[in-house]
Amino acid sequence: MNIELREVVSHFRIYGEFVIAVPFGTGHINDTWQVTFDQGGTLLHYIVQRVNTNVFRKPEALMENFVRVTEHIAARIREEKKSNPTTRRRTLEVVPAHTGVPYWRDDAGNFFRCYVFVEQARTYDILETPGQAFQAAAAFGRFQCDLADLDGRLHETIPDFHNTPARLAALEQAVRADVAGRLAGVGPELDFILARREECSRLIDLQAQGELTERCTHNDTKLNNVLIDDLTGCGCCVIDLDTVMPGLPHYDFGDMVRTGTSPAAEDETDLSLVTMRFGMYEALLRGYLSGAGKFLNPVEKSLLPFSGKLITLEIGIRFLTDYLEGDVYFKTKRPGHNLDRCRTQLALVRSIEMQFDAMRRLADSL
Ligand code: ADP
Ligand code: GN1
Ligand code: MG
Repeated sequence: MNIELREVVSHFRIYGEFVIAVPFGTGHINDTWQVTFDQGGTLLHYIVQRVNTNVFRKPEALMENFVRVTEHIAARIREEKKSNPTTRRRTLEVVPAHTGVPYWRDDAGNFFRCYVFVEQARTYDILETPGQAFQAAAAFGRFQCDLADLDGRLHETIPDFHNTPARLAALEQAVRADVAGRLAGVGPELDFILARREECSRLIDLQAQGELTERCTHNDTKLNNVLIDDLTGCGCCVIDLDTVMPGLPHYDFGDMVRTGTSPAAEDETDLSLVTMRFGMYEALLRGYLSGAGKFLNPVEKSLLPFSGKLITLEIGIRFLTDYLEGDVYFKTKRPGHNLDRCRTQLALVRSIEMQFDAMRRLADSL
């Protein structure tokens, strides 16, 4: 698809001359560009995104969440600045369209939004040090904490997003349909997942029994969804807010374990490189609790180690489902890409299982 970015950005309240737009980031869902404007001789950057409306069916409601959440956090940061004027904490800031709404749609139905580029910070697909893991997890923990007193319930931008048994049911449906004729090649992966069937409903069941509480959560806490400040090394801004909605905080912590503990890429094909590094787990746990420890109750806290395993299994299930359905959901770059991603997740589940007792002991001791 050929998108004329100069035309797209002309619909947003940005002053100055358009200079260039370049594709940005490594996300699997939306299309992202960094756009440069010349404003009186100074070059300023913005992020423009085309929201994937096959995935996010109600993008206007999504943007309503987005604005509520970012305004709430902006107020927190303003408050914090009174006692700590040099804080480097930031939040995404929407640039409205000329019409005043926080998005613009073209005639073909493409849905665009724009926000201010956060300078002097970057994301890491693979974390390099436990210090970074601590900071990134602290930022996500604080994010949940900041939203704990948000009034009213947010829209569910994707219903049942982290309903693991529903994800398993979708996989079983994809197995039955086998639309892409790929079932014969995934026997070991399927066996691995089905052997863990009972565990898939553990958190959802506890929620139904009233043991776990719904909170306002991020739901996509891949560690490349937090910007790390170049100057201070702090997790300074949580991004990718499309799935911020009611959920269990465990899935947020779990996704940090999934994406922050392995030294291998999410689609690594050499599975011997995939391993849960305990030191990174410890840093994530300590970092997350530094932000979220204030509101988690003992039952919630005791299930954090399990959440790392559960969401890694869940994302493995989703990659396998998409592989069987013919790669219709996640962006792929090569044949078998989703199957490679699935195998990486399952290798990580295995590594977590091998270290699970120690993971639990650590969580109990904090
Ligand atoms: P996706 O849903 O495709 O993952 P993201 O919202 O995470 O999209 O954005 C993709 C990438 O763009 C991020 O990983 C980050 O590197 C970069 N990015 C997004 N928003 C900003 C921003 N406001 N400032 C700087 N970089 C950003
Ligand atoms: C997608 O958008 P991105 O790349 O940050 C996906 C997440 C998965 C992740 C796996 C809306 O996240 O749920 O965990 O890929 N987002 C959506 O890498 O499905
Ligand atoms: Mg992202």
